[in-house]
Amino acid sequence: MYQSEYLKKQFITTSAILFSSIAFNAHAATATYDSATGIVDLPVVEVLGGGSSAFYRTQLQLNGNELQLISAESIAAVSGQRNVYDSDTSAVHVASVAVGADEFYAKLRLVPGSNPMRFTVDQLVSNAFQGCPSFAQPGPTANSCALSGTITSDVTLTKNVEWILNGPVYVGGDNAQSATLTINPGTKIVGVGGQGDQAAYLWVRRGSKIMAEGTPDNPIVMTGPSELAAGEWGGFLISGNAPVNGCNEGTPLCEVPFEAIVSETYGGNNPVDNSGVIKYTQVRFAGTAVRPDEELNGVTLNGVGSGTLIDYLQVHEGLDDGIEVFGGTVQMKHLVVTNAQDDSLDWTNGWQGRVQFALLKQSAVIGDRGIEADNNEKNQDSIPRAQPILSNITVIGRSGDSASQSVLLRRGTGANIWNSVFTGSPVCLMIDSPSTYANHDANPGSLTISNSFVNCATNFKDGEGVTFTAESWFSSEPTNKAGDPLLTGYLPASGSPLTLGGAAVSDPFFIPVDYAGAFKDTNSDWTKEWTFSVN
Ligand SMILES: [Ca+2]
Ligand SMILES: [Ca+2]
Ligand SMILES: [Ca+2]
Repeated sequence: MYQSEYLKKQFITTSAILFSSIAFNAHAATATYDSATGIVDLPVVEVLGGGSSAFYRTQLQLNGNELQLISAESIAAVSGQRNVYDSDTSAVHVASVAVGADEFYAKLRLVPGSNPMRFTVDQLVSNAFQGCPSFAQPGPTANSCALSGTITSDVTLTKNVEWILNGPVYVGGDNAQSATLTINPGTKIVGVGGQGDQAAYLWVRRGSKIMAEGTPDNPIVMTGPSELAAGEWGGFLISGNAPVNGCNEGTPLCEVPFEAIVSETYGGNNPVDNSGVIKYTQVRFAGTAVRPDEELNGVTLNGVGSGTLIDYLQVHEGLDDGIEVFGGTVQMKHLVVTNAQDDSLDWTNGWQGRVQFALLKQSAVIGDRGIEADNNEKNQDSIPRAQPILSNITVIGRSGDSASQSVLLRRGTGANIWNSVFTGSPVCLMIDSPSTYANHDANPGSLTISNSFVNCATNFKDGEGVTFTAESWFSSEPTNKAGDPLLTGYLPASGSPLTLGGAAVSDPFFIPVDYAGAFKDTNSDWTKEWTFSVN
């Protein structure tokens, strides 16, 4: 959320621009359109790409059915409501273009290869409520529309409506009647169903897609009705066609029923399966039980493939895990999990994905593990075996009696952990299960940790079937260190040993870094603005 000092600094450095037509409130237009000249004036466009951003003052001019770039001037960084070009999706999100007395959200799409750049208009939607579309029913409150059942055609959730999940909502059938659910920046979705099979959740099934493209200033929010406690609604789930384990060995196509709702199946043979895009999105106060003792996670990723783009995702105060990954190859950057009441990040069923930059921060009063990692509980040697690559993870554990480890590696899992910091838990690192030790010993490189820091009451703990100690495993790699990482909150303070260098992860998913942990320094807090209640 906005910090007043931060805002003030931005205001001083950019006041010349701001006085022209941008103001620090959600109601001012971020762009104007002059019908006489056909020119769209965008005083601030933030260009996002590769984990960094640049700012421009930009003008586009209508040319036939397209808008052509006629000027782009580099400017200082600006916060507040603004326009965003997201190079991941080639989309320009114009938060609010004034056309006469009305304001519209406009989504522009870059014409591939155009020079000068040209854009088509994908969407032009009034920012005022226009009634409910045919795929929804009128909702219980003003300006709300309710969704229920299964969405089987391509639809868009716009920010001029508060969208109510009235019980379970599915996108697509199971690899049938596939659909794409687009969610615009700034859109709010509220789950209001009951318990059990009436629980409200949003589930993207195999073969369908979600395009949840939020922006730093207009994140997408999925939450409960009162936003006071965990478990107010179900949660957000995706099932994909990427490989999972848990079948009898030799089964050519491994498909697995979801543990909490066994009528739903996930997994397949496509490691690059694409379930869409999730950017700048918050999932808050989820975790309704769908059966006794089967609470949903904030975000559940079942056999989701590496073609899916997940970047800047927060899960706040879910009743079960923050993010639970059931197999697949899904890759994620810039994760924030706060106040998870069970584990912050949990994996099982053979996950072979990637994560870079994750803040996993437990509350002071409740929560189990920072990371709970299984290959498979029932068949601990089931293949494909879990071996995700994780870099730049910060776990801030809680010290209470029932809290456990920052990281528990067990039930046959592999993992390659790089450039990470674990602190504040009763135990930092624990390895458990004969299958985990045996896999490490039989497959060199399958379970590693490098350039990482531990700082817990007890740093290492050994479990059942030990063939080496967690301490010897950690210490055998000389770039690992035990000791105070000198954090201020979750950020490295000046002089922190985390800033002394980074290890290169030899995988193209990872951005090279020269530090350990999720953040480079106090000026590089990428959780600013788009997250909820991180501090
Ligand atoms: Ca769980
Ligand atoms: Ca768990
Ligand atoms: Ca687990």
